[in-house]
Amino acid sequence: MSEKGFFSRLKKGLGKTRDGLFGGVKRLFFDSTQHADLYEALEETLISADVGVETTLALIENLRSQAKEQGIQDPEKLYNLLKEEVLALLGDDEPDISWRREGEPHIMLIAGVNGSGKTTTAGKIAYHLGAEKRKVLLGAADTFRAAAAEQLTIWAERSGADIIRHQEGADPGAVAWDTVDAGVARKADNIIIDTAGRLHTKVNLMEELKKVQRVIAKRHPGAPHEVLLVLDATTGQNGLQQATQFTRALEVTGIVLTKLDGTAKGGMALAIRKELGIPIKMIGVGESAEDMQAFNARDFVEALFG
Ligand SMILES: Nc1nc2c(ncn2[C@@H]2O[C@H](COP(=O)(O)OP(=O)(O)OP(=O)(O)O)[C@@H](O)[C@H]2O)c(=O)[nH]1
Ligand SMILES: [Mg+2]
Repeated sequence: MSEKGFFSRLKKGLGKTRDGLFGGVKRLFFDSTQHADLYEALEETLISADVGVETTLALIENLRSQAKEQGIQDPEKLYNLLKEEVLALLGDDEPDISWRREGEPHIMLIAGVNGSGKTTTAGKIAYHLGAEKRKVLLGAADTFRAAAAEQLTIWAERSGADIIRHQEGADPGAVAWDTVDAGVARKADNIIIDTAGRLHTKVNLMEELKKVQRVIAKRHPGAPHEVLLVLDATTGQNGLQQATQFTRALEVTGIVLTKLDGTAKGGMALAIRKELGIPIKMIGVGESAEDMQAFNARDFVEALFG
């Protein structure tokens, strides 16, 4: 996709958050009647837009001290300074999403709560890798519902990927084992294992997920090479609570933030790096394969402050 098409999709996808959250922020900065308690008003706006208390306070503290240090009072300059602070918060580095290993398949595990977008993410990633002529093997370790494997099979067909699936109710660990086994034997470039959605509070289900990760590591030491936690952006701060539990159970290496197009709560993206310490690797700004994008902090900030 062209760079321009990519950015306009991102900008369109972030429309609700931009209008809701950053529209409010912009008014604060450029409405001269409000300057007296700008920082206080900013604090309120950011917290109510799901940026999170801790992250909001840190942002404002940095903004205040930078503004003082640099002697900035002009609202436009202050607004640009805020933009820089948000960028610093998100981490201005391109996340590694090459997902390539020398002489072995790259193995990825996908987890998250119910309906967050795991299967779609697995499918979309398979689709993109397939377009690069990579040999992709999907593993349907969501054995909870037969429909889950069906859904992944459709993505496999669309992507030219192979798929390993067992019967409904089968042990997800066994599916993971067989998928890695087959992927190594078939010399796959990428193995992507989808799992069933689960509530972070269900201890037995979280144990099951840990087991899947252990089984993968046992079958192929050093794997999984990437554990993606899929978070639904519409859940805002709740999503962050879930994420904390998932990171306790799994060695999460990256976040996929989906459904940014459906929410004004995109502010939670700002809290993820700071509160979880894990990079956002991909974002979903719509339902088509092109709407799954690599996360680039600079583009994201540009689209938000637009
Ligand atoms: N608008 C929008 N919809 C999305 C996005 N990502 C996923 N969806 C939709 O969200 C719904 C749930 O997606 P799934 O991929 O089935 O979610 P899941 O996490 O696999 O769900 P379970 O396996 O039931 O836990 C589907 O209708 C997707 O099309 C996105 O970025 N934007
Ligand atoms: Mg699913």
